[in-house]
Amino acid sequence: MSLSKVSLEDQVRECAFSLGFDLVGITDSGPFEGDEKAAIKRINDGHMEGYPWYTKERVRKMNRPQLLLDNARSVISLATSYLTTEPDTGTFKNGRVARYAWGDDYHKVLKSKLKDFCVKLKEISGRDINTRVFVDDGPMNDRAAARRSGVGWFGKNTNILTPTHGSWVFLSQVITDLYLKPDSPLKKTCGNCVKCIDDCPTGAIVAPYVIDNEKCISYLTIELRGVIPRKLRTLMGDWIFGCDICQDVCPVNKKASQGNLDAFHQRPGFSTPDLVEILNMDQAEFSTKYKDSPIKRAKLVGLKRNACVALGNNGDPNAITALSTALKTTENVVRIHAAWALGMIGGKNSLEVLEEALLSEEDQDTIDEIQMSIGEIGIRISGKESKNVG
Ligand code: B12
Ligand code: SF4
Ligand code: SF4
Repeated sequence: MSLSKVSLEDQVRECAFSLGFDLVGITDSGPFEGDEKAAIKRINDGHMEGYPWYTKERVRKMNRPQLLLDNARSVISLATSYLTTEPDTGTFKNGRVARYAWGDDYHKVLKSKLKDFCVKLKEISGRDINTRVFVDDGPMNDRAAARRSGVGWFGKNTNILTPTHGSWVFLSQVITDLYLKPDSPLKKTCGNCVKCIDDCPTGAIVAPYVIDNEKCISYLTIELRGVIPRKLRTLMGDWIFGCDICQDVCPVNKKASQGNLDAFHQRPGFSTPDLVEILNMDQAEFSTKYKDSPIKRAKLVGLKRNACVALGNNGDPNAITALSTALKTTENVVRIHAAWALGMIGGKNSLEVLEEALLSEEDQDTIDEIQMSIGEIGIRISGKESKNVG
């Protein structure tokens, strides 16, 4: 009789699946050399502007697992799908939120699963092992670990594409001093496809595998504090938190399987939030609505700023009342984008609201924005009138 023995690696995989992770790969703890070089080049080329914390020192750390845990021997890379339903349909009043933020905060959900995973890992190995976990929250290159462990391959939009769940996955890792036999990287590539590059509205994918951070709508709507550059606002469409365009158009994602975790299912209305409701929200309402949601990262002021941009791009005069209220808020960032949005919507009603606001506005940047909008509406109105006369 032959005794079949399940390998330690297979037990680790089974354990991860049983906790709800969709894909598991193992790599050694050696440095991610190519990734480190690519990241340093990204900084040198000025494509990581807007992230003062993304220093060369941090890049070194995030690509060297042995600097992150004493005696690190293995990195277990885990991918968890957040693909659920399709987004709701919207009207002029609705903005769009990237899929990853429709449900509960993935940091919290996955951290708790990783904790359970580490406890079980000790049981499986029968040793008192050391572990350190990461979910998008520390000096660790999540994508580099996923690529080398065979969880997925780099798409030209820089996302990791997985064979079963596309790029709709959160990545997390466990670094451990337990030795595990490494998996091989996948041999897949994007081939000749360039769809994501062609369809990115802001031209943020400046070359295959290279994003210019400051052009990416995800950065502009979530991470940027302050004023969004004027020339980028019109390109942002109705995205108010993150952006999914380079993933929505990706052929690999058309065949992606859905995820299993209820925590990532859409909270009602989260895929296409009501922009007017956001403009009228106070801090207490924001904190309640977005408790344990990734959206809280944008903060109320950021979300209001983004809502103004989306309403401007949607261009519907029914938004004028809400934008005129936004022109009276205390945060000048919101007032600036409300003024811009009224300029985009145009017409005599927008003009009246802007002219009235100009009488009491004291912040010079807001005054400049109001004046630009008034000027632009004036040009459009006089253009129409002279056409009618002619
Ligand atoms: C900073 C950051 C951002 C920034 C910068 C984006 C970027 N491309 O780096 C911003 C705010 C724009 C952003 C946006 C998004 N992010 Co983000 N982000 C991060 C973070 C914190 C660090 C990433 C990083 O180091 N970037 C620096 C550059 C240098 O790395 P890179 O772009 O990945 O580039 C690599 C490749 O280009 C490769 N490379 C270079 N040359 C070549 C050549 C070839 C041939 C190949 C194959 C590879 C290759 O080497 C580089 C280094 O590894 C990670 C979490 C983490 N700690 O890792 C999450 C992370 C990358 N983000 C994530 C997500 C989900 C998103 C969004 C989809 C969210 C959204 N819907 O709005 C978008 C996607 C935008 C995009 N197309 O990348 C996920 C990605 C999951 C996945 N499937 O890949 C991560 C891993 C978080 C997580 N733990 O799940 N993000
Ligand atoms: S997330 Fe949007 S803006 Fe950023 S690279 Fe992808 S398509 Fe372009
Ligand atoms: S759209 Fe095409 S080029 Fe872009 S990531 Fe997907 S397969 Fe690769």
